[in-house]
Amino acid sequence: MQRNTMVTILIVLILVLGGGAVWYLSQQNQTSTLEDTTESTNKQTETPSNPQSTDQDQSQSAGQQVIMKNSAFVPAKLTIKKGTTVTWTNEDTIKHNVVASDPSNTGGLPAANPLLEKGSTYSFTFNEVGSFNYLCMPHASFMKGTIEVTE
Ligand SMILES: [Cu+2]
Repeated sequence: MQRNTMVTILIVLILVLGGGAVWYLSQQNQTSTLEDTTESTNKQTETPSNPQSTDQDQSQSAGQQVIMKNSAFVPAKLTIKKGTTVTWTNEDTIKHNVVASDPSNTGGLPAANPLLEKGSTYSFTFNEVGSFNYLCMPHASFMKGTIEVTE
């Protein structure tokens, strides 16, 4: 009878120790997976440093700006590389637009375009090499500009 209780105590001890060892090991695994997730979140927070380089690429390909101010295009003549997008921004309270002035030499620029309110922009990408004159339809006699496109 005493020997039996000794055996059961031993078995219980083994079970408790074994269980404890399993619990300990599982705790170890949990902490290691926790470290893994913190590492991966660290990597995720590190990634925003890369878009800075793509921002630079975007600014290089963002193109050129022409302002419509005091009923004039500024600069009146702009030289760009083929494939560059030109963006016109109207800073006047009166409306302006951008249309090709020579129907035989437009560079693809439309002969008609909607009028821009103050703060509105119009963008066009020049894919032909040449010198292209444009004007503002309502002020065609004096509001003129030229885009020179090089290879
Ligand atoms: Cu105008």
